[in-house]
Amino acid sequence: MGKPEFVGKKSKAAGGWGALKSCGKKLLASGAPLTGAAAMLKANQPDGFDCPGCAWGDPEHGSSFEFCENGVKAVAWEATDKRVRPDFFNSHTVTELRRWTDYELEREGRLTHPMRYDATSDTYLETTWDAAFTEIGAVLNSLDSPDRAEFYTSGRASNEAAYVYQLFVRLYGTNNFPDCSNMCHEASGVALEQAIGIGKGTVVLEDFEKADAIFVIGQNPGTNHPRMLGDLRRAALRGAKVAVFNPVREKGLERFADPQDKIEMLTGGSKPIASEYYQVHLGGDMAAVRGMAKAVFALDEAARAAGNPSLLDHGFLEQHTSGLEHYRAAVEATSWDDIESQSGLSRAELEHLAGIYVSSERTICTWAMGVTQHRHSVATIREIANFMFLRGNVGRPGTGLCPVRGHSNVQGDRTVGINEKPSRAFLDSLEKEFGVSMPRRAGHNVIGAIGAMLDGSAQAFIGLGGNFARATPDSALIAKALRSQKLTVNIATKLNHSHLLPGEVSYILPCLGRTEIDRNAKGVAQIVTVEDSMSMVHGSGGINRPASPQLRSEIAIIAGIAAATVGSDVVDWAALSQNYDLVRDLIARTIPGFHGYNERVRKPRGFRLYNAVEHRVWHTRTRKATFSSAHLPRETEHQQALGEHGLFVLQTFRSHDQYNTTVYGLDDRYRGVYGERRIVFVNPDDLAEIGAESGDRIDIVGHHEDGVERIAESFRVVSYDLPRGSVAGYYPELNVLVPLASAGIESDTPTSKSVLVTFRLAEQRKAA
Ligand SMILES: Nc1nc2c(c(=O)[nH]1)N[C@H]1C(S)=C(S)[C@@H](COP(=O)(O)OP(=O)(O)OC[C@H]3O[C@@H](n4cnc5c(=O)[nH]c(N)nc54)[C@H](O)[C@@H]3O)O[C@H]1N2
Ligand SMILES: Nc1nc2c(c(=O)[nH]1)N[C@H]1C(S)=C(S)[C@@H](COP(=O)(O)OP(=O)(O)OC[C@H]3O[C@@H](n4cnc5c(=O)[nH]c(N)nc54)[C@H](O)[C@@H]3O)O[C@H]1N2
Ligand SMILES: [Mo]
Repeated sequence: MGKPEFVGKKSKAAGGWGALKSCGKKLLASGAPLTGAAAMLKANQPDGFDCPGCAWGDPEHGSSFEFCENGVKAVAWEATDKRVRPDFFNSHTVTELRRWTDYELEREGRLTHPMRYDATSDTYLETTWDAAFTEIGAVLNSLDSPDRAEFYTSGRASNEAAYVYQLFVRLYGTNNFPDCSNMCHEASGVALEQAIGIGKGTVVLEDFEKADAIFVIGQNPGTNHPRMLGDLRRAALRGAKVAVFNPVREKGLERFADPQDKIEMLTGGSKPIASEYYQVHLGGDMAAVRGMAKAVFALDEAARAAGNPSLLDHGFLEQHTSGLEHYRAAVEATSWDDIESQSGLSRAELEHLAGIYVSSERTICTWAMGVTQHRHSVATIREIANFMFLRGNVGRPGTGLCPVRGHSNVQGDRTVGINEKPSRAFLDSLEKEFGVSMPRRAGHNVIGAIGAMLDGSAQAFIGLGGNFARATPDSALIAKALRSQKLTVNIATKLNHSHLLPGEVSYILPCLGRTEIDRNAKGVAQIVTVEDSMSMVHGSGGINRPASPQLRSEIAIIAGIAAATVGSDVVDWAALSQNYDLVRDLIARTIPGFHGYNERVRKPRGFRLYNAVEHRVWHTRTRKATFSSAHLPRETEHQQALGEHGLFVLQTFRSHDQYNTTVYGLDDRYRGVYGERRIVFVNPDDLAEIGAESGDRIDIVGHHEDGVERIAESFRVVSYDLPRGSVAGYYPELNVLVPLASAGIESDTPTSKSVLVTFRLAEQRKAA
């Protein structure tokens, strides 16, 4: 079997020279080698901007520049010299642009002018900011209820932009806040809120220096949180165990050459990171964690029977938790058969892992999309919390629960009020501050908003960043939903598919990016603030010249729309847009934890938001850390696929050359794939069984029970090391297969990591 041309050498390790070389290429290709490189030196520095790449924390000590290949790509992509000017739109109709790929669209460069859609010519035409604000305000005010408008947020928006946005939208009269987090870490928020009383992680970066064991579940940090690899590597070097659960063997998690380490770079050496790598089945993590807990209980009994001290933290369990007995009963009632067949791991493996857990004084557990994008994600995360409670691994140095966030400020956006189900306390405090009543009805999340757009009850869509049409499931339906709107507005840095599905009235409003200097009318540079995965809030100020003199900041754009829609009686929008200190003062007055905001955020590393769990105070219903005692799912999609010939479960993940729907390039270096994204990774035995060879083209057909036909055409199969019955491919190309109707229990998150599919091979394709 010859190797297809797009399958090449896999990098021996993540990071290293490959990463450096790739960075150089990215900076050159972005058309901005110099500004890009200069900008990189300011990323995550006390006086620079927050890297838009990911939400991993910044080190406390020293200001040494932390090198990260994918951070370079994110910065270079924004700092490009290329521009999408009005003449670009004049020479391409929207219908024509819809045929371009995301990669081709974004590669054209930065948006420069406010644009309005003209249906007659099917093009976007240049307009003025004032005309845009006036018309947007008029359409919003013409709707028969504020609940007919949807206000989407993507997680790059700063705290200040997000706060001004939610304030405007609530004064307008709705809580319709579909948010990228609905497709991302929603399950973590819901589960942690129930388990520990706060929907965020409990660790700080320093905890990684103290932990004896770190469980990394369902994430690919080599690509998506490269700076985390540095922390894992340092932990591994000082002897901490790093146990990975991932169906796919991800290079970055196996070995890592540190680009900051000169010796390793010169010798080509690399250090192993994961001491333990377990290829759990898709959706099998709850079973795996339950298996470990079962083994921990057994080890504890054996220890006590032998007259040794208990392996559980009884002090913590008695004083701080509730529900242990029910949980223990649920664990006892779960059979090893079920655990093994659902997790795909053997009893012996799980007992071995339990051994690591009980010999570790301090344990951290991290997770991301491999855990959150399943039907039973909330139950899985609660199981992780249960497991960690057993030995008091929360609220103690070197321990904790660590959902690793996606977008660089997705956590901060939530903190400052982007929430379709706001707490009563928050609304009360807004009412007290502004002296007007706030909407109390719960609003729409992403799935709710799409439903409302489809059934005609929503008629306007505003997007503060992001790429709603491509990030959401069932791409064909979303296109219909957006096109049916009376108004669509996208505040964005780069052109994407969501902008090419205009409603009756449609605008693209170009904004400044993080890397750019944001000066007010008097020429005073403004800073914004963001919150990372460790709840650290810090300042971010751009250093590059704006991509176009026409650009406005997100805050100024929202302020403009707000003034034209709700007027300036209650809030002086113009004043806020000229001085972000005033926005921060409002945040400090209406949201707990932000006292002295303006002062504290100007300290080099900012400040950490109060986290009650650190003090072992639990804002749960029981006022304790709360065990759950759910059953395992009766059958996961993976089990279903294994039981039926020709059926597979597909996960949609990220390549090394993309940022969500932004595609930087067509390579996936760590997985050895070059120049091609329409591929699907399949286990070699499965390939043989279906009679296909690496490189063959197939169609992937959705298999959801709702009878809707979903087909992803002409993908190439690649033989890969992943469990039988499961396959993997890239988002967003495969979103056509993700059914809108399949969402997480309690989280409503699309199940992007467990989509049932079948394949159609060449002959069958011809016949179809
Ligand atoms: N460069 C770059 N950085 C990014 C992003 C990006 O696109 N590019 N996106 C940002 C955002 S918004 C987010 S949310 C994060 C995403 O960060 P990740 O969660 O790392 O993103 P994915 O690529 O979706 O990777 C999911 C990983 O989980 C594994 N997995 C899938 N299903 C299962 C399962 O059932 N069990 C287990 N144990 N593992 C499973 C997959 O094999 C894969 O390794 O990264 C952020 N950072
Ligand atoms: N099948 C499948 N679907 C998924 C996922 C998956 O794993 N599988 N992951 C989900 C996850 S975790 C997430 S977070 C969502 C992401 O969903 P989104 O956040 O909606 O998508 P992005 O691709 O991050 O948005 C990219 C666009 O943001 C704009 N942009 C970039 N920087 C800025 C800025 O500074 N300001 C403004 N205003 N705009 C800017 C640019 O125009 C760019 O085209 O997708 C989800 N969808
Ligand atoms: Mo995300």
